[in-house]
Amino acid sequence: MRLAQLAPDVRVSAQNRVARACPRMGVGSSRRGKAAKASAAMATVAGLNVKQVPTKPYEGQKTGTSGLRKKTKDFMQENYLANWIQSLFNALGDEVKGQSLGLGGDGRYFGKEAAQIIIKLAAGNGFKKVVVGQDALMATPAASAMIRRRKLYGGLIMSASHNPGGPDNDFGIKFNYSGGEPAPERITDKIFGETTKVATLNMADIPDIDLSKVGVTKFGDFEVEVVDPVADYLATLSEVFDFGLLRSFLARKDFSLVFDAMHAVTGPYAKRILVEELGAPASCVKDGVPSPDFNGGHPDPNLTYAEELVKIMWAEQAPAFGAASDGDGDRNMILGHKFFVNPSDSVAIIAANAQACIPYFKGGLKGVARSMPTSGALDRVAADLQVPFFETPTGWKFFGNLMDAGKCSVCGEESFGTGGDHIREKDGIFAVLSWLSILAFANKDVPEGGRLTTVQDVAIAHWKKYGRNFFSRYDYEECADADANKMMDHLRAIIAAAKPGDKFGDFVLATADDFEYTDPIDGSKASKQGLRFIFTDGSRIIFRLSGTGSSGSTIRLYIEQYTADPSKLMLDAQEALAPIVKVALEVSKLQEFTSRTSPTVIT
Ligand code: VG1
Ligand code: CO
Repeated sequence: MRLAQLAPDVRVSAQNRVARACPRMGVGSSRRGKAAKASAAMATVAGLNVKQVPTKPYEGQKTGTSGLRKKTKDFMQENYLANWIQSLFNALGDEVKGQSLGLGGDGRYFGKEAAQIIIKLAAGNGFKKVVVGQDALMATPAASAMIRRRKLYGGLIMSASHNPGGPDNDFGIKFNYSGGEPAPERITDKIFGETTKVATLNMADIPDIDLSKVGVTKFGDFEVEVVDPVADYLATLSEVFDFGLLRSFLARKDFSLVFDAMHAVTGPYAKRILVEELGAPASCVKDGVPSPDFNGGHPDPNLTYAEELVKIMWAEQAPAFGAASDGDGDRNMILGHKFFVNPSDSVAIIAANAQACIPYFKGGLKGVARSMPTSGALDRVAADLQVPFFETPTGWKFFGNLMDAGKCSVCGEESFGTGGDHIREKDGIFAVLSWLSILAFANKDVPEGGRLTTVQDVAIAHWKKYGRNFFSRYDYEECADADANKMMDHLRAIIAAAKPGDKFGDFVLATADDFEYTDPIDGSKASKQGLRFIFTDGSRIIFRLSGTGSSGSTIRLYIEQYTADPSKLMLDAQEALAPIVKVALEVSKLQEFTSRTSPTVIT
C-alpha cells in the first residue's frame, strides 16, 4: 500500500518510522493550513521520545448514547481519532500517568489502524501499559470483563456496535472506566469540551505493534500486551453460570441450537464458549468469522436484519433455540421455534428465573433496572420478588452507578440489551447462557426423547403468571433532521397543553412529559430523555430521537400495552397494539412531518 492511500493518521505513524531513521528530521502534521508547516516538538515521557504534533479541533466530536459514532471516512481524516483520544486524556488529566489501559474493538474496518494510533497516544500521555486484544478484537462485554479482572484504569472500545461497518459506513470509539462501565455524562461532556480546543497530540515515537501475536512488547518503561480476547470474559462467565449443567443440557440429542454471529465479533467467542467449553457442535455457529464490513450486512440482531436466522428458526424443521448478537457482542436476540422473545420480556424472564437457574444469582437479586422505553414486564417481576426497581434513561451508562452501589443485579433495554452486574456492559452471550440455563433447569428431569420445555413455553408460563406487556418499537431511520425535530417540537407543544383525563382515541391520559432522571447514587441529572404519554390503563407511547446514528435522524416510537386477560395472552403483538399505534401516529403527525408511510424496522 502506498503511503498516500493510508488513513492520514496512519500516515503520521508511518512518518514516525521515517523520523526514527532520521532523528533530526522534524515531522509535523500535514493537515489544514498552518499546522502543515509546524514541526512537532519532542519531549520525553517514561523514557520514550514523544512527538508533540500540532493539531486543530474538529467540530461535532460529541458522544451520543454510546460513544462517538461517525462515518468511517470522518474517523479516517487526519488526526480525527487522535484528537478525540487526546481530548479524552486531557479530560482525565494527570490521573492517567502510570496507568494501564485496555483496548479492543469489534473487528470493523479501520480498527487495526485505529489501535496503532491509540497505543502511540497512550504511551505519549504517560500510560505505562496497554492491554490489547489479539488482532485488535474485543467484544464490548469482554472489554468490560477484562478491565474488571485486570483492574485496569479503563479501556477503549473501537466499535459502532450494531451500525454497519466498512469504508462507507460507521466507526466508533468509547471509553469505559475502571469498573468496566461506560463513561458517565460528566466525563463525556468534559471530553467534548476538550475536543473544541485540542491543540497538541502527544504521540510516542514507537513503531506499530504486531497485534497478530499474543505477547508483550516493551519500549522504555511502556509496554503493550497483546492478549487472547476471549480468556478473561470466559473466566468471568464460568463464575456466573453452571457450565456443567449447560454442558449436559447441550449434549442432549433432542436439543439443538444455532448462534448467528452476523460476521461480527462474537464468532470467536461463540466457538470458544458454546463449542469448545460447552460441547455444542461447531456447526451451531453461523457466520462466525469476523469481517471488517460484516460481510456487507447490518449486524443488528433483530427480526429485520437477522433475517437469515429468522428463516432458519421459522422453518418446519428448526433448532430448538436460536440466538444472534450484534457487531460488538453486547446485544442479543433470543428465538424459539417460530417464536420471538421480545427483549423487554427477556430481561423480565431472566430476572424471574435468575435465582433458581444461575449460580451467580443464587443469593437473590439486589434489585433490577430497565431503560425508560423498555416495557414494564420487569417492574412486575421486581414487585413479585420484592426487590428495588429502577427506571433509567436509554443507554447502558446509567446502570453502572446502581450496580456499583449494590442495588442492581439484572438490567435490560428493549433494544436487545440484557446484562448482569458480573460486568458493566450489556452482554449478548450472557443472555444466551441465561436462556440456556433456564431451559436446562426446566428440562433437567425430562428424559431424553420426552417433551422438552421450549422457549415459547417459558415465555407463556411467564405471561400466565405476570400478565403480558405487549411491546413494539418502530424505527424510522435516516429521516431529515429538520423533519424529525419539527415532529418532536410539535409533540412537546402537545405535552405542554395536555391534562390528565384528556382523551387520545380510546385512551385516557394519566400523564405526559419529557423523561428526566436523577441518579439515586450521585444525584446527577439527565433531562430530555424521551417524550412519553402514559395512559390510565398503563399503556404508553414514547418518542425519542436516536443518539447512535451517524447521519440524519432516526425516530424511535415505542408502544406498550398491558393485559392480564388469559384469552389475550397469545395475540400477535402487532395486532394487539394496532389501536394504540394508530393513536401514536395521529398525535405525532409522523407521516405528515417525515413523509414516511412505514417504519424501516419494526421490533
Ligand atoms: C440505541 C438503543 C439503546 C442502546 C444504544 C447502544 O441507542 O436504543 O438502548 O443502549 O443503542 O447500543 P439510540 O440512542 O440509538 O436509541 V449498542 O449495542 O449499539 O452500543
Ligand atoms: Co452493541
